[in-house]
Amino acid sequence: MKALEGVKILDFTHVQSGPTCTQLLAWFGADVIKVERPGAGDATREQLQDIPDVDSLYFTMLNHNKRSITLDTKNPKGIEVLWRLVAECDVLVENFAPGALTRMGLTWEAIHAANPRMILASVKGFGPGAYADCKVYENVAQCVGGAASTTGFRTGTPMVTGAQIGDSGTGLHLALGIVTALYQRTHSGLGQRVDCAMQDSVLNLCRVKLRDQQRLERGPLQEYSQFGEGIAFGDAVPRAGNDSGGGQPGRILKCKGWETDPNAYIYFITQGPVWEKICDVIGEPTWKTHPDYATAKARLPHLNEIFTRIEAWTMSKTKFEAMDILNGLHIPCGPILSMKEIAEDQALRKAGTVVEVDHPTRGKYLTVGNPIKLSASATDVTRSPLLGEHTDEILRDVLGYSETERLNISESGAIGAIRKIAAA
Ligand code: CAO
Repeated sequence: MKALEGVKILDFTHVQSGPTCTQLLAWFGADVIKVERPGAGDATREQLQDIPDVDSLYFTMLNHNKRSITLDTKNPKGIEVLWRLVAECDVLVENFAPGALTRMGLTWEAIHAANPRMILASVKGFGPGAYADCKVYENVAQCVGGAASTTGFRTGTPMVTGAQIGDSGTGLHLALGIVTALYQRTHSGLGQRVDCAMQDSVLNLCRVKLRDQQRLERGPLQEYSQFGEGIAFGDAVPRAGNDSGGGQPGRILKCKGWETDPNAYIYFITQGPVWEKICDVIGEPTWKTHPDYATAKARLPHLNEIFTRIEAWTMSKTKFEAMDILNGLHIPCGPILSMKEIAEDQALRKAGTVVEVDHPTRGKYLTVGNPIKLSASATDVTRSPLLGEHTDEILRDVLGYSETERLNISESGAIGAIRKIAAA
Protein backbone atom coordinates (compact mmCIF):
# COMPACT_ATOMS: atom_id res chain seq x y z
CA MET A 1 0.00 0.00 0.00
CA LYS A 2 1.43 3.38 -1.04
CA ALA A 3 0.88 6.54 0.99
CA LEU A 4 -1.47 8.19 -1.52
CA GLU A 5 -3.07 5.03 -2.86
CA GLY A 6 -6.69 5.66 -3.78
CA VAL A 7 -6.16 9.37 -4.45
CA LYS A 8 -7.05 10.31 -8.03
CA ILE A 9 -5.31 13.32 -9.53
CA LEU A 10 -6.72 15.03 -12.61
CA ASP A 11 -3.40 16.27 -13.95
CA PHE A 12 -3.98 19.21 -16.23
CA THR A 13 -0.38 20.39 -15.99
CA HIS A 14 2.25 21.03 -18.61
CA VAL A 15 5.89 22.06 -18.98
CA GLN A 16 7.72 21.78 -15.63
CA SER A 17 6.19 23.39 -12.54
CA GLY A 18 2.90 21.47 -12.48
CA PRO A 19 4.31 18.16 -13.75
CA THR A 20 6.95 18.17 -10.98
CA CYS A 21 4.17 18.37 -8.43
CA THR A 22 2.02 15.63 -9.93
CA GLN A 23 5.05 13.36 -10.46
CA LEU A 24 5.73 13.58 -6.72
CA LEU A 25 2.13 12.67 -5.95
CA ALA A 26 2.39 9.74 -8.38
CA TRP A 27 5.58 8.60 -6.67
CA PHE A 28 3.67 8.55 -3.40
CA GLY A 29 1.09 6.27 -5.01
CA ALA A 30 -1.64 8.56 -6.34
CA ASP A 31 -3.32 7.64 -9.64
CA VAL A 32 -2.24 10.58 -11.79
CA ILE A 33 -4.29 10.99 -14.96
CA LYS A 34 -2.56 13.43 -17.27
CA VAL A 35 -4.95 15.16 -19.67
CA GLU A 36 -3.26 16.19 -22.90
CA ARG A 37 -4.27 17.80 -26.13
CA PRO A 38 -4.85 15.17 -28.87
CA GLY A 39 -2.06 14.97 -31.41
CA ALA A 40 0.35 17.23 -29.59
CA GLY A 41 0.24 16.63 -25.86
CA ASP A 42 2.40 18.46 -23.39
CA ALA A 43 4.62 20.82 -25.40
CA THR A 44 7.71 19.41 -23.70
CA ARG A 45 7.24 16.05 -25.46
CA GLU A 46 8.73 17.75 -28.50
CA GLN A 47 11.05 20.27 -26.86
CA LEU A 48 14.81 19.63 -26.70
CA GLN A 49 14.34 16.26 -28.39
CA ASP A 50 17.59 14.31 -28.54
CA ILE A 51 16.10 11.43 -30.57
CA PRO A 52 13.78 12.28 -33.50
CA ASP A 53 10.09 11.57 -32.82
CA VAL A 54 10.77 10.19 -29.36
CA ASP A 55 9.42 11.85 -26.22
CA SER A 56 12.14 14.19 -24.97
CA LEU A 57 14.02 13.65 -21.73
CA TYR A 58 12.48 16.95 -20.66
CA PHE A 59 9.05 15.28 -20.79
CA THR A 60 9.97 11.80 -19.61
CA MET A 61 11.85 13.06 -16.55
CA LEU A 62 8.81 15.03 -15.35
CA ASN A 63 6.03 12.59 -16.03
CA HIS A 64 6.92 9.22 -14.56
CA ASN A 65 4.31 6.96 -12.95
CA LYS A 66 1.43 8.78 -14.69
CA ARG A 67 -1.28 7.73 -17.13
CA SER A 68 -2.04 9.81 -20.24
CA ILE A 69 -5.47 10.52 -21.72
CA THR A 70 -5.88 12.73 -24.76
CA LEU A 71 -8.90 14.98 -24.63
CA ASP A 72 -9.77 18.04 -26.70
CA THR A 73 -11.32 20.32 -24.14
CA LYS A 74 -12.49 22.67 -26.88
CA ASN A 75 -14.69 19.89 -28.26
CA PRO A 76 -18.16 19.65 -26.57
CA LYS A 77 -17.82 15.90 -26.02
CA GLY A 78 -14.30 16.47 -24.71
CA ILE A 79 -15.47 18.97 -22.12
CA GLU A 80 -18.24 16.55 -21.13
CA VAL A 81 -15.63 13.84 -20.48
CA LEU A 82 -13.52 16.36 -18.55
CA TRP A 83 -16.43 17.08 -16.23
CA ARG A 84 -16.83 13.35 -15.65
CA LEU A 85 -13.19 13.32 -14.58
CA VAL A 86 -13.80 16.29 -12.28
CA ALA A 87 -16.60 14.34 -10.60
CA GLU A 88 -14.41 11.26 -10.25
CA CYS A 89 -11.11 12.73 -9.06
CA ASP A 90 -9.90 14.14 -5.74
CA VAL A 91 -7.56 16.87 -6.99
CA LEU A 92 -7.33 18.92 -10.17
CA VAL A 93 -3.84 20.32 -10.70
CA GLU A 94 -3.22 22.91 -13.39
CA ASN A 95 -0.64 25.47 -14.42
CA PHE A 96 -2.20 27.13 -17.43
CA ALA A 97 -1.78 30.80 -18.15
CA PRO A 98 -4.13 32.93 -16.04
CA GLY A 99 -7.70 32.73 -17.31
CA ALA A 100 -7.31 29.55 -19.41
CA LEU A 101 -9.14 27.30 -16.96
CA THR A 102 -11.99 29.77 -16.64
CA ARG A 103 -12.27 29.95 -20.44
CA MET A 104 -12.85 26.18 -20.37
CA GLY A 105 -15.72 26.79 -17.94
CA LEU A 106 -13.77 25.30 -15.04
CA THR A 107 -14.30 28.04 -12.48
CA TRP A 108 -13.79 27.20 -8.83
CA GLU A 109 -17.50 27.74 -8.18
CA ALA A 110 -18.50 25.28 -10.93
CA ILE A 111 -15.92 22.70 -9.84
CA HIS A 112 -16.93 23.00 -6.20
CA ALA A 113 -20.60 22.63 -7.11
CA ALA A 114 -19.87 19.55 -9.23
CA ASN A 115 -17.61 17.90 -6.68
CA PRO A 116 -17.46 19.58 -3.27
CA ARG A 117 -14.59 17.31 -2.20
CA MET A 118 -12.37 18.33 -5.08
CA ILE A 119 -9.17 20.26 -4.38
CA LEU A 120 -8.18 22.72 -7.12
CA ALA A 121 -4.44 23.32 -7.14
CA SER A 122 -2.93 25.97 -9.39
CA VAL A 123 0.48 27.37 -10.23
CA LYS A 124 0.62 30.88 -11.60
CA GLY A 125 3.57 33.18 -12.12
CA PHE A 126 2.35 35.85 -9.73
CA GLY A 127 -0.20 36.10 -6.96
CA PRO A 128 -2.89 38.81 -6.89
CA GLY A 129 -1.69 42.24 -8.02
CA ALA A 130 -0.52 44.11 -11.08
CA TYR A 131 1.13 41.08 -12.70
CA ALA A 132 -1.52 38.48 -11.93
CA ASP A 133 -2.34 38.06 -15.65
CA CYS A 134 1.23 37.43 -16.80
CA LYS A 135 2.63 34.23 -18.26
CA VAL A 136 5.79 33.16 -16.48
CA TYR A 137 8.63 30.73 -17.16
CA GLU A 138 11.41 29.58 -14.83
CA ASN A 139 13.91 32.36 -15.33
CA VAL A 140 11.28 35.07 -15.05
CA ALA A 141 10.33 33.62 -11.67
CA GLN A 142 13.97 33.64 -10.58
CA CYS A 143 14.20 37.30 -11.58
CA VAL A 144 11.03 38.49 -9.86
CA GLY A 145 11.51 36.33 -6.77
CA GLY A 146 14.80 37.95 -5.75
CA ALA A 147 17.10 35.11 -6.82
CA ALA A 148 18.70 36.74 -9.88
CA SER A 149 19.53 40.06 -8.21
CA THR A 150 21.37 38.21 -5.45
CA THR A 151 23.08 35.56 -7.60
CA GLY A 152 26.35 36.05 -9.48
CA PHE A 153 29.30 38.29 -8.80
CA ARG A 154 29.11 41.86 -7.56
CA THR A 155 30.71 43.24 -10.69
CA GLY A 156 28.69 41.08 -13.11
CA THR A 157 25.10 41.03 -14.32
CA PRO A 158 22.28 39.43 -12.32
CA MET A 159 22.35 35.69 -12.86
CA VAL A 160 19.88 32.81 -12.91
CA THR A 161 20.80 29.51 -11.30
CA GLY A 162 20.78 26.03 -12.83
CA ALA A 163 18.53 24.73 -10.05
CA GLN A 164 14.95 25.13 -11.28
CA ILE A 165 13.71 26.85 -8.18
CA GLY A 166 10.91 28.62 -10.06
CA ASP A 167 9.42 25.53 -11.67
CA SER A 168 10.42 22.50 -9.62
CA GLY A 169 10.55 24.68 -6.48
CA THR A 170 6.95 25.79 -7.00
CA GLY A 171 5.90 22.22 -7.82
CA LEU A 172 7.25 21.12 -4.46
CA HIS A 173 5.38 23.86 -2.66
CA LEU A 174 2.18 22.96 -4.49
CA ALA A 175 2.53 19.27 -3.63
CA LEU A 176 2.75 20.14 0.05
CA GLY A 177 -0.33 22.35 -0.30
CA ILE A 178 -2.24 19.49 -1.92
CA VAL A 179 -1.45 16.86 0.71
CA THR A 180 -2.25 19.43 3.42
CA ALA A 181 -5.62 20.11 1.79
CA LEU A 182 -6.22 16.37 1.48
CA TYR A 183 -5.56 16.05 5.20
CA GLN A 184 -7.90 18.93 6.06
CA ARG A 185 -10.54 17.27 3.89
CA THR A 186 -10.47 14.25 6.17
CA HIS A 187 -11.99 16.55 8.85
CA SER A 188 -14.03 19.00 6.79
CA GLY A 189 -15.16 16.69 4.02
CA LEU A 190 -14.60 19.59 1.62
CA GLY A 191 -12.06 20.54 -1.00
CA GLN A 192 -10.43 23.93 -1.25
CA ARG A 193 -8.20 25.94 -3.55
CA VAL A 194 -4.43 25.63 -3.32
CA ASP A 195 -2.60 28.46 -5.07
CA CYS A 196 1.15 28.78 -5.47
CA ALA A 197 2.73 31.72 -7.24
CA MET A 198 6.19 31.12 -8.68
CA GLN A 199 7.34 34.52 -7.45
CA ASP A 200 6.33 33.60 -3.89
CA SER A 201 7.98 30.19 -4.05
CA VAL A 202 11.28 31.62 -5.27
CA LEU A 203 11.16 34.29 -2.58
CA ASN A 204 10.45 31.63 0.03
CA LEU A 205 13.66 29.90 -1.07
CA CYS A 206 15.51 33.26 -1.07
CA ARG A 207 14.49 34.29 2.40
CA VAL A 208 18.09 34.63 3.62
CA LYS A 209 18.50 37.50 1.19
CA LEU A 210 15.40 39.26 2.56
CA ARG A 211 17.01 38.73 5.96
CA ASP A 212 20.19 40.40 4.69
CA GLN A 213 18.23 43.28 3.19
CA GLN A 214 17.02 44.16 6.68
CA ARG A 215 20.43 43.58 8.26
CA LEU A 216 21.93 45.91 5.66
CA GLU A 217 19.81 48.74 7.03
CA ARG A 218 21.75 48.36 10.30
CA GLY A 219 25.24 48.25 8.79
CA PRO A 220 27.49 46.47 6.29
CA LEU A 221 27.15 42.72 5.81
CA GLN A 222 30.41 41.68 7.37
CA GLU A 223 30.43 38.09 6.09
CA TYR A 224 30.22 39.29 2.46
CA SER A 225 33.60 39.39 0.65
CA GLN A 226 33.16 43.02 -0.27
CA PHE A 227 33.27 43.98 3.41
CA GLY A 228 36.82 42.64 3.71
CA GLU A 229 37.68 44.31 0.42
CA GLY A 230 36.61 47.70 1.79
CA ILE A 231 33.92 48.19 -0.87
CA ALA A 232 30.92 50.18 0.28
CA PHE A 233 27.47 48.59 0.20
CA GLY A 234 24.55 50.16 -1.68
CA ASP A 235 20.98 50.17 -0.47
CA ALA A 236 20.08 46.67 -1.75
CA VAL A 237 21.57 43.25 -1.01
CA PRO A 238 24.45 42.79 -3.46
CA ARG A 239 25.46 39.70 -5.39
CA ALA A 240 27.88 37.79 -3.21
CA GLY A 241 29.57 35.38 -5.61
CA ASN A 242 30.16 32.13 -3.82
CA ASP A 243 30.14 33.56 -0.32
CA SER A 244 28.24 31.40 2.10
CA GLY A 245 24.64 32.46 2.63
CA GLY A 246 24.85 31.66 6.34
CA GLY A 247 26.84 32.72 9.34
CA GLN A 248 29.79 30.42 8.62
CA PRO A 249 31.98 31.95 5.88
CA GLY A 250 32.60 29.68 2.89
CA ARG A 251 34.04 29.88 -0.62
CA ILE A 252 34.63 27.75 -3.70
CA LEU A 253 38.36 27.02 -3.88
CA LYS A 254 40.56 25.56 -6.59
CA CYS A 255 41.84 22.00 -6.27
CA LYS A 256 44.55 20.09 -8.06
CA GLY A 257 43.82 20.00 -11.79
CA TRP A 258 41.72 23.17 -11.92
CA GLU A 259 43.70 24.45 -14.90
CA THR A 260 42.14 21.81 -17.18
CA ASP A 261 39.11 20.49 -15.27
CA PRO A 262 36.32 23.09 -14.95
CA ASN A 263 34.98 21.28 -11.90
CA ALA A 264 38.21 20.73 -9.91
CA TYR A 265 36.96 22.85 -7.02
CA ILE A 266 35.72 22.34 -3.50
CA TYR A 267 33.35 24.33 -1.32
CA PHE A 268 35.13 25.01 1.95
CA ILE A 269 33.43 26.34 5.08
CA THR A 270 35.46 27.94 7.85
CA GLN A 271 33.07 26.76 10.50
CA GLY A 272 33.85 28.34 13.87
CA PRO A 273 33.91 25.16 16.01
CA VAL A 274 36.59 23.56 13.78
CA TRP A 275 38.76 26.64 13.24
CA GLU A 276 41.72 25.17 15.12
CA LYS A 277 41.63 22.02 12.98
CA ILE A 278 41.55 24.20 9.86
CA CYS A 279 44.66 26.07 11.08
CA ASP A 280 46.46 22.77 11.65
CA VAL A 281 45.51 21.18 8.34
CA ILE A 282 46.55 24.19 6.23
CA GLY A 283 49.79 24.61 8.22
CA GLU A 284 49.01 27.87 10.04
CA PRO A 285 48.94 26.79 13.70
CA THR A 286 49.73 30.32 14.93
CA TRP A 287 46.37 31.50 13.52
CA LYS A 288 44.70 29.65 16.39
CA THR A 289 45.75 32.35 18.84
CA HIS A 290 46.59 35.31 16.57
CA PRO A 291 44.24 38.22 17.39
CA ASP A 292 43.38 38.72 13.68
CA TYR A 293 42.23 35.13 13.21
CA ALA A 294 41.40 33.55 16.58
CA THR A 295 37.71 34.55 16.67
CA ALA A 296 35.02 34.45 14.00
CA LYS A 297 34.45 38.22 14.34
CA ALA A 298 38.17 39.02 14.04
CA ARG A 299 38.38 36.89 10.89
CA LEU A 300 35.63 38.71 8.96
CA PRO A 301 37.81 41.53 7.54
CA HIS A 302 40.49 38.97 6.63
CA LEU A 303 38.42 36.42 4.73
CA ASN A 304 40.14 37.00 1.37
CA GLU A 305 43.53 36.43 2.95
CA ILE A 306 42.32 33.38 4.87
CA PHE A 307 40.71 31.76 1.84
CA THR A 308 43.77 32.49 -0.31
CA ARG A 309 45.85 30.57 2.22
CA ILE A 310 43.34 27.70 2.42
CA GLU A 311 43.25 27.57 -1.37
CA ALA A 312 47.04 27.16 -1.48
CA TRP A 313 46.38 23.97 0.52
CA THR A 314 43.35 22.74 -1.51
CA MET A 315 45.30 23.27 -4.76
CA SER A 316 47.75 20.64 -3.57
CA LYS A 317 44.97 18.03 -3.39
CA THR A 318 42.31 16.69 -5.74
CA LYS A 319 38.81 17.65 -4.67
CA PHE A 320 38.19 14.09 -3.46
CA GLU A 321 41.48 13.92 -1.53
CA ALA A 322 40.65 17.24 0.12
CA MET A 323 37.14 16.01 0.89
CA ASP A 324 38.47 12.85 2.56
CA ILE A 325 40.96 14.75 4.72
CA LEU A 326 38.54 17.52 5.71
CA ASN A 327 35.67 15.13 6.36
CA GLY A 328 37.92 13.16 8.68
CA LEU A 329 38.41 16.36 10.68
CA HIS A 330 34.69 17.24 10.59
CA ILE A 331 35.40 20.36 8.54
CA PRO A 332 32.30 20.99 6.38
CA CYS A 333 33.13 20.90 2.67
CA GLY A 334 31.89 19.50 -0.62
CA PRO A 335 33.49 18.77 -3.98
CA ILE A 336 31.98 20.50 -7.01
CA LEU A 337 30.44 17.48 -8.76
CA SER A 338 29.84 17.59 -12.49
CA MET A 339 26.63 16.09 -13.89
CA LYS A 340 28.84 13.41 -15.45
CA GLU A 341 30.17 12.46 -12.02
CA ILE A 342 26.66 12.46 -10.57
CA ALA A 343 25.33 10.31 -13.44
CA GLU A 344 28.11 7.77 -12.88
CA ASP A 345 27.98 7.76 -9.07
CA GLN A 346 27.11 4.20 -8.03
CA ALA A 347 26.19 5.22 -4.48
CA LEU A 348 23.50 7.57 -5.85
CA ARG A 349 22.19 4.72 -8.01
CA LYS A 350 22.09 2.40 -5.02
CA ALA A 351 20.22 4.97 -2.94
CA GLY A 352 17.62 5.45 -5.68
CA THR A 353 18.60 9.09 -6.11
CA VAL A 354 19.55 8.42 -9.74
CA VAL A 355 17.43 5.77 -11.42
CA GLU A 356 17.64 3.98 -14.74
CA VAL A 357 14.31 3.63 -16.53
CA ASP A 358 13.41 1.70 -19.68
CA HIS A 359 11.15 3.36 -22.25
CA PRO A 360 9.52 1.62 -25.23
CA THR A 361 10.67 4.11 -27.87
CA ARG A 362 13.66 5.68 -26.15
CA GLY A 363 15.32 2.72 -24.48
CA LYS A 364 17.19 3.12 -21.21
CA TYR A 365 17.83 6.53 -19.70
CA LEU A 366 18.67 8.07 -16.34
CA THR A 367 16.38 10.15 -14.23
CA VAL A 368 16.11 11.38 -10.67
CA GLY A 369 14.37 9.20 -8.11
CA ASN A 370 12.04 10.47 -5.42
CA PRO A 371 14.17 12.64 -3.12
CA ILE A 372 11.65 12.11 -0.32
CA LYS A 373 11.97 8.65 1.15
CA LEU A 374 9.02 7.26 3.12
CA SER A 375 9.85 4.14 5.13
CA ALA A 376 6.40 2.62 4.56
CA SER A 377 5.80 3.82 1.01
CA ALA A 378 8.71 3.02 -1.26
CA THR A 379 8.86 4.69 -4.67
CA ASP A 380 9.27 2.64 -7.83
CA VAL A 381 9.96 4.95 -10.73
CA THR A 382 8.10 3.74 -13.82
CA ARG A 383 8.35 5.24 -17.29
CA SER A 384 6.32 8.19 -18.50
CA PRO A 385 3.25 7.41 -20.62
CA LEU A 386 3.15 7.70 -24.39
CA LEU A 387 0.70 10.32 -25.63
CA GLY A 388 -2.82 9.01 -25.05
CA GLU A 389 -1.54 5.60 -24.04
CA HIS A 390 -4.26 5.17 -21.44
CA THR A 391 -7.14 7.05 -23.07
CA ASP A 392 -9.32 4.02 -23.63
CA GLU A 393 -8.43 2.40 -20.32
CA ILE A 394 -9.36 5.58 -18.41
CA LEU A 395 -12.63 6.06 -20.30
CA ARG A 396 -13.51 2.44 -19.55
CA ASP A 397 -12.15 1.79 -16.06
CA VAL A 398 -12.22 5.19 -14.37
CA LEU A 399 -15.30 6.69 -16.04
CA GLY A 400 -17.20 3.47 -16.78
CA TYR A 401 -18.04 4.26 -20.43
CA SER A 402 -19.33 1.29 -22.43
CA GLU A 403 -17.68 0.24 -25.68
CA THR A 404 -20.41 1.98 -27.70
CA GLU A 405 -20.03 5.19 -25.68
CA ARG A 406 -16.27 5.08 -26.16
CA LEU A 407 -16.68 4.69 -29.89
CA ASN A 408 -19.07 7.68 -29.92
CA ILE A 409 -16.55 9.76 -28.01
CA SER A 410 -13.85 8.71 -30.43
CA GLU A 411 -15.99 9.57 -33.46
CA SER A 412 -16.76 13.00 -32.01
CA GLY A 413 -13.07 13.88 -32.40
CA ALA A 414 -12.77 14.59 -28.66
CA ILE A 415 -9.92 12.20 -28.02
CA GLY A 416 -8.02 12.33 -31.30
CA ALA A 417 -6.67 9.18 -32.86
CA ILE A 418 -7.15 6.47 -30.29
CA ARG A 419 -4.53 3.78 -29.98
CA LYS A 420 -7.08 1.03 -29.60
CA ILE A 421 -10.60 0.53 -28.30
CA ALA A 422 -10.36 -2.36 -25.92
CA ALA A 423 -13.42 -4.45 -25.23
CA ALA A 424 -14.85 -4.01 -21.72
N1 CAO B 1 -7.49 20.61 -25.36
C1 CAO B 1 -7.72 21.79 -25.93
N2 CAO B 1 -7.12 22.94 -25.53
C2 CAO B 1 -6.26 22.84 -24.52
C3 CAO B 1 -5.98 21.64 -23.87
C4 CAO B 1 -6.64 20.49 -24.32
N3 CAO B 1 -6.42 19.30 -23.77
N4 CAO B 1 -5.10 21.88 -22.88
C5 CAO B 1 -4.83 23.19 -22.93
N5 CAO B 1 -5.53 23.77 -23.92
C6 CAO B 1 -5.55 25.18 -24.27
C7 CAO B 1 -6.22 26.01 -23.21
O1 CAO B 1 -7.61 25.93 -23.29
C8 CAO B 1 -5.69 27.37 -23.51
O2 CAO B 1 -6.32 27.92 -24.62
P1 CAO B 1 -6.91 29.43 -24.62
O3 CAO B 1 -5.75 30.31 -24.27
O4 CAO B 1 -7.40 29.58 -26.02
O5 CAO B 1 -7.97 29.53 -23.60
C9 CAO B 1 -4.29 27.03 -23.86
O6 CAO B 1 -4.25 25.69 -24.32
C10 CAO B 1 -3.47 27.14 -22.58
O7 CAO B 1 -2.28 27.39 -22.88
P2 CAO B 1 -1.35 28.35 -21.98
O8 CAO B 1 -1.72 29.76 -22.28
O9 CAO B 1 -1.32 27.93 -20.59
O10 CAO B 1 -0.02 27.89 -22.69
P3 CAO B 1 1.13 28.74 -23.31
O11 CAO B 1 1.98 27.74 -24.00
O12 CAO B 1 0.68 29.90 -24.11
O13 CAO B 1 1.88 29.28 -22.01
C11 CAO B 1 2.97 29.09 -19.89
C12 CAO B 1 2.69 28.44 -21.25
C13 CAO B 1 3.77 28.07 -19.07
C14 CAO B 1 3.77 30.37 -20.07
C15 CAO B 1 1.63 29.38 -19.18
O14 CAO B 1 0.87 28.22 -19.15
C16 CAO B 1 1.79 29.91 -17.79
O15 CAO B 1 2.15 31.07 -17.57
N6 CAO B 1 1.48 29.08 -16.78
C17 CAO B 1 1.48 29.47 -15.39
C18 CAO B 1 2.87 29.61 -14.85
C19 CAO B 1 3.65 28.35 -15.02
O16 CAO B 1 3.30 27.27 -14.59
N7 CAO B 1 4.82 28.49 -15.61
C20 CAO B 1 5.79 27.42 -15.57
C21 CAO B 1 5.93 26.75 -16.81
S1 CAO B 1 7.33 25.72 -16.71
O17 CAO B 1 8.58 26.73 -17.11
